Amino acid sequence: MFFHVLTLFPEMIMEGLGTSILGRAMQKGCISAEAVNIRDYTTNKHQKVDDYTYGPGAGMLMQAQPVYDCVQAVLGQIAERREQTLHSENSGAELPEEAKKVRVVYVTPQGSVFDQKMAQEFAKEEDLVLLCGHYEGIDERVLEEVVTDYVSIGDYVLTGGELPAMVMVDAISRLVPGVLNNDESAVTDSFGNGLLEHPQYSRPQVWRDKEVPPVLLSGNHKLIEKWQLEESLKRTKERRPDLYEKWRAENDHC
Ligand code: 6GU
Repeated sequence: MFFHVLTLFPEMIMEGLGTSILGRAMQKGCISAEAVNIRDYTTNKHQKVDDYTYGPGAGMLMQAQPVYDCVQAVLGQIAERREQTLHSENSGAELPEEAKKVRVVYVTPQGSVFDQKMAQEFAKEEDLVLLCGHYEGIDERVLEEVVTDYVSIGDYVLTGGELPAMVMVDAISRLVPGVLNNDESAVTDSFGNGLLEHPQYSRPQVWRDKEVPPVLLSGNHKLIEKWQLEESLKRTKERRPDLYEKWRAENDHC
């Protein structure tokens, strides 16, 4: 999967995504991420990308031109790459499938709130363009022209879209086949069933007089699974009553 992050701070993106599991996934070729500098596309001779907003209210806005040209350039490169892979795979014999529309996501507090389900949907895409705003945002007219999805990561305001974009790339990438190894992918299930994960323990068996729950040492898998579900439910009810009620409504047969 290819991520294309359009930003005024490309170094922030590359440093944030280059380490740990995502860094390894990029080296393996499971995912690839590029940060494209919107400033490179301004036609302004002083490299300016922002200006004052019309109407009352202070603040600067990213202008339409550099954003539009940057998005078009990236979409053009994606189309070109797809065409090349099509040619090399089909050797021109078969009719190419109708080109799938590339999703352009504007990361903004004015968007739908990102969740695991959305991450699963985005993980099906071959390319994902993430547009990061800064200052007071981006001129509405260019958003109307290029954006397919408006996504926020939660109800609080950040200084820019870079951290949210990285959050999304992380959550989506770990769903891409090959990114996680088997040990790591076990964690996927925790939110997958709509409940918080049960507590976990490692060695030593006793630490500061606290013992690992004896059931985990019993070797009885049925009993352990029952205990884990009960702990999941207890924890979810206490910490996330909203998720608990939702789970109850969907599992009211038990
Ligand atoms: Cl996507 N952007 C900004 N600037 N702030 C946010 C956000 C996004 N999601 C939550 N807060």
